[in-house]
Amino acid sequence: MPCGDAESERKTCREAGGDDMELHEAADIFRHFAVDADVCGCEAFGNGNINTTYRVRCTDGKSYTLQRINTVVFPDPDALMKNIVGVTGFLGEKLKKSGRDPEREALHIVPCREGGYYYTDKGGKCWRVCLFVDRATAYDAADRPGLLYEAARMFGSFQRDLNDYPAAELYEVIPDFHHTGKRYLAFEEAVRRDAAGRAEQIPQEIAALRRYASRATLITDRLEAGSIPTRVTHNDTKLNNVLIDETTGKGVCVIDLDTVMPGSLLYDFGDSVRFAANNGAEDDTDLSRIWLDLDRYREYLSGFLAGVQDSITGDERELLPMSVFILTYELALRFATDYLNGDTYFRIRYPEHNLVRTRAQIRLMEDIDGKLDRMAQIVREECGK
Ligand code: GN1
Ligand code: MG
Repeated sequence: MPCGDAESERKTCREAGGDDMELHEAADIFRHFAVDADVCGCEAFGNGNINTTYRVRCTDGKSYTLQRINTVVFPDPDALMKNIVGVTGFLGEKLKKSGRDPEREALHIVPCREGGYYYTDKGGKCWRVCLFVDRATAYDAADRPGLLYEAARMFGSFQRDLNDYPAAELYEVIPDFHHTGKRYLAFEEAVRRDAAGRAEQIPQEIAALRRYASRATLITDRLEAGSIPTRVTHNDTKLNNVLIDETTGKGVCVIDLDTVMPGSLLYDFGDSVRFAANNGAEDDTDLSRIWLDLDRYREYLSGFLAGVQDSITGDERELLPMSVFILTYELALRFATDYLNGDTYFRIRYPEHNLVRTRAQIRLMEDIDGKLDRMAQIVREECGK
């Protein structure tokens, strides 16, 4: 067996957090996928807040990503997988035409032996498999030079590459995903219902979130009015959703395509900067570490502009700084809503996790608010280059 003995692999799999899974359980699921090799290792993998991910090692020397789809968040896995297969196929063709490697630079989804692209087990859980991209890493923090530029360039090119994708073919797997105004209404509803009896613990957070309600629809109003274009966007552009080559430091491939849907370029830019230019972590418990690092913002901006090239419009450019504020505000609303609802959406790693996340995003949002003028100046400087 080329990849470690079964006993120790099983141990790793059970201890690595996430949901437990025995090696034989992984093998039972995996045999439904069109791979002609046996499973010899399985470990919990990654830091996602929604799906549960494992790395499966096979006797053919290859690794695969096995994921349990969270069907509470994605109730229509058929539509979800059609979106992903459509987009990865489209990107793969473009890569092939330009002489690049579609197996490494676009996600490669493995079909089921029975047909389709996901397997439903006897307990009703839905699973999918894709090729694991070797020698590439997803980073949780922008702690090495050049990393942010590359990540930003990758997300920018991802969007440009999908510019001519037939958007009408995409299902809206989570309707109004980045409709911040509707996120605000859901937050108010959660305060009113107070399902977990937590509203009275967080009066300051509720007040801070209410203070900015008038900004919630700044992007969606412009989309609805047609003054900024609706595009095919990734919608979950965290730094750890792009793989970076371990040898060259260059971007390899954009991953986590669950939320690819029609949206605004500003969603992808704003959400990415929110995560990657924060001096602290998304769920930092030390609020003094949380602030928007303008150097990182500049680096991200310049990479993103290099990626999208001339496909960005003047109105979009003008809204870039505000998009960082709005996407941070939106996630603060979402974390607070989930905390008030009793932690039903995001995976939490300890009981107060959603509250810690809410506070961290509020701190970041307030810091961004004080830096909007400087951020606009940086846009002018980078665009004038
Ligand atoms: C979720 O699964 P993950 O960690 O890539 C969430 C994003 C949030 C993010 C916050 C489908 O993404 O919208 O920004 O957590 N994805 C979904 O960490 O809700
Ligand atoms: Mg995701």
